[in-house]
Amino acid sequence: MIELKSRRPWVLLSSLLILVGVAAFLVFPLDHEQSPIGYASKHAAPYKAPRQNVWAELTEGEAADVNNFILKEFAHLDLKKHPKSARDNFIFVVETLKPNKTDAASYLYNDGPSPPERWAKAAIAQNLKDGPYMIYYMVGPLPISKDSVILPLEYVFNSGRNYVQNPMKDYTAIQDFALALAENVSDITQELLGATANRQNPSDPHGLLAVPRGSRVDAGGLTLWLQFYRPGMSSGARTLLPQGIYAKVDATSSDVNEWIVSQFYYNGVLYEDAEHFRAAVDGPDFERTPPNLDGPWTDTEDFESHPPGRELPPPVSVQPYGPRYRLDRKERFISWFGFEFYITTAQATGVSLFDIRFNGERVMYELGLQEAMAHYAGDDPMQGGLEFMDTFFGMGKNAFELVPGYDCPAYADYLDAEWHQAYQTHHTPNSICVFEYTADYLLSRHTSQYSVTASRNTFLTVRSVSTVGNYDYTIDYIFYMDGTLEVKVRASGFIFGAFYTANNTKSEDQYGHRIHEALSSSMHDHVINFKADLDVAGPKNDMVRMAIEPFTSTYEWDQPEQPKRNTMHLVEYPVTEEAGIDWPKNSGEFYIVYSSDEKNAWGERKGYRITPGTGMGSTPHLTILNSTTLGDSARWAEHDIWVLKQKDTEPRSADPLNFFAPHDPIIDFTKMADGESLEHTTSDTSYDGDLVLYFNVGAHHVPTSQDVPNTLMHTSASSVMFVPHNFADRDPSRGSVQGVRLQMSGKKSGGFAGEEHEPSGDLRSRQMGRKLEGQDRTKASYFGATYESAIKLPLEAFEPDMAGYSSKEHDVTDLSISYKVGAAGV
Ligand SMILES: *[C@@H]1O[C@H](CO)[C@@H](O)[C@H](O)[C@H]1NC(C)=O
Ligand SMILES: *[C@@H]1O[C@H](CO)[C@@H](O)[C@H](O)[C@H]1NC(C)=O
Ligand SMILES: *[C@@H]1O[C@H](CO)[C@@H](O)[C@H](O)[C@H]1NC(C)=O
Ligand SMILES: *[C@@H]1O[C@H](CO)[C@@H](O)[C@H](O)[C@H]1NC(C)=O
Ligand SMILES: [Cu+2]
Repeated sequence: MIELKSRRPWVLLSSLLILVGVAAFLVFPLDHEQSPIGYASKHAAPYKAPRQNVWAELTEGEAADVNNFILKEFAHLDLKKHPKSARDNFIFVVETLKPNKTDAASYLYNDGPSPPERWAKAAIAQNLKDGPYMIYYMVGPLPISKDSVILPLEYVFNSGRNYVQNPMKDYTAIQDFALALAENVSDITQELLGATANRQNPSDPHGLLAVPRGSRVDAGGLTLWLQFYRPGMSSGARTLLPQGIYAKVDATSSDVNEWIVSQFYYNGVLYEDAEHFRAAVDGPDFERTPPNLDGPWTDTEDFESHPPGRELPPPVSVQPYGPRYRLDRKERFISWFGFEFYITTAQATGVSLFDIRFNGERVMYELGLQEAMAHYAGDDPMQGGLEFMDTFFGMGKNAFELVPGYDCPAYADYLDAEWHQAYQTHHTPNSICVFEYTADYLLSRHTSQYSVTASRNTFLTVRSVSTVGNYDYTIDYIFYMDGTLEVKVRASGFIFGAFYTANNTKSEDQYGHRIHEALSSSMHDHVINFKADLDVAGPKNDMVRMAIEPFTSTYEWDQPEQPKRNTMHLVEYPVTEEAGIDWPKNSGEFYIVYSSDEKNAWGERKGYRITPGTGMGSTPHLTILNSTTLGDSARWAEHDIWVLKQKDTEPRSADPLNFFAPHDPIIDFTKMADGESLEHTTSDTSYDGDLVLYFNVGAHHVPTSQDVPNTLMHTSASSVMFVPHNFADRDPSRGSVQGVRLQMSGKKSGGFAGEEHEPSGDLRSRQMGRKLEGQDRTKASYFGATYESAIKLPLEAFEPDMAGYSSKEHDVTDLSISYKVGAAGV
């Protein structure tokens, strides 16, 4: 519960510096004769987006204007610029209120003359008679003028409210209370855990933290369970260091002096109060269990091991001629081999993409994260009800600077992010990276009798990493040359473990594995929700389930030998009303969004298929049915994908403040997915056919001893892909890929029949010039550019210079302050 400004990044950094030092001696440029050419060309011709980025986050100037306007207009609220306590009123957050799609559409798609009005969204912390509230307003139009107004922001919240009561009436008081509690039982903690809390230095590595979890959050107040933790010494591993003492606090009263410490829990036994606990500890039959001590086992680096091979740096990817995408940094617009889209950020949700087109045709209006949830289970009072919704802490706010050459290839382009909280603009430099990458496998190949052809799979990635307390989520939006899009999330960082009572009769083995002396791995579900507002070749779309079904048929040509034949066929089931759908058994159905009007050259509806992508198996939904902790705050987690009507009044599936009022959330997803008809073919319906999908990625995470110290990203990955389904007339990647066709020696080319080979065919041909002894030359015909000569690259192409890494210390979220008045991600 103690605010810990982590200094851990410097530990990470020093490890990088050491690797850089080693690599500097080991990397040799490819060729010394060639003069160095511009590495990762930063001098490409300026590129202009076709339109304004109407979703862009407020600039620093806009945010200041909005703040000043609110201060002036809401003078009666006595808003404090530097709030001293939760009893002060203050402007918590200002950010862009995304324009209604209806208003943006005419500008984007019908050559409308002007962009939609720009508005801001403000969250104001306001004290009312019954305590603190967080209240949303809309402020605009921008720029602030005499026409600008402040209105309650209600239309985006289906609760009909624009406010949420803050159950944490006074966070500082909770911190003080927890410290006092810890001090009052310091004799017991010393005896059983070998440590005590340190008021003078709360993050004393040898001390204890008391971390609260709201076991029942209601507008009226809270019941808290506190658990003791060790802070973690060198790697910030506190979530691997839970201790076996828990205390219950009745925090219902708004006056912290009236809070009551009641039960204690240790080694499977519940004690009425501290006195009973103390008496038991002193008694003869007391059952102890070993404490969970920090040590080298939580270290995230091993600087000492030298297995053969570690003395050499690994292969890395280089990009000697610069990127092939075009980037308008101002409008945050990218164009790459037919794909075009805008990027924006928000402190709660991080990166979103808008107006995604492929070869000039509309594919999606919006693609972006909505919420990242982790829901735990366990038989102890902490893990038993633990749940995090990470937009509350801020997936954007916690998207820190990326490590060049490690998070992203050395040649990546970086974008910064900004967010505005409590009258301040925060800059996060280099928090988004964009890069092309060539996979280690081909996009296509074929060997025929006289030739072989191979096309490289080069894709474009937009990446950010959100470190929310213990966990790091790497979020990728990936574009492939055939028009496929992928959303992929990988997790790393520390698991949130449970205390393992070694001498117990408890049921904890039902909830995870023992992974250290006194640590259980604590099973949990990660369910991470995204919105995909598909507009496949326009907004009018239909969703179908195309089933692949076994059946028995009779064919005339089969008679009389085979009266009946067991086979399979396609059966289409239109999705006619809003619904939550799970991935089918045996992958037996394709979920396809078709254009209602547009067809390809073959008369087939243009479509995109949504499917589980690459990673560990299908994407999961929440295992727990009707979660006691979640209430109605995250019902989107209960199915894999959802098909909904697009509505300006339903821009998001969740709101960060759902965390404060799970049983009466400000956005209740069940009211969005409420079974409305998706029919739009008959003339008597007013629905225009614009539908929106929500989908989940994540994992049923049952960590093992190998999640210590950190969860590994290659297996903690899951993705959803959007794959063109008859969208084009043939594979469009043919016009974009780089590859080679090799001609076998002999006169013919192609397949078995072959044609007489024409050396001056219409493919770009180049002689490899390598004579096979006394025989024909082998012909290589390249499509797309090739490397033509040796290149000398600077060291930074292999190992970016980290000496210039000058980030300030990271304000990493401390999950123990999850109820801090300032919800990070409003
Ligand atoms: C968006 O549309 C809603 C519903 O029609 C409307 O109430 C709201 O004012 C619009 N928002 C903006 C910023 O124009
Ligand atoms: C700590 O002990 C003092 C003295 O007995 C008592 O007044 C106070 O309420 C206790 N505080 C907590 C949080 O247990
Ligand atoms: C508790 O278990 C540990 C080993 O897990 C053992 O060394 C210790 O003696 C046990 N203590 C009691 C009181 O049973
Ligand atoms: C979910 O749980 C709540 C509270 O226990 C109950 O009122 C409700 O009927 C349950 N709903 C379903 C669908 O099980
Ligand atoms: Cu996990």
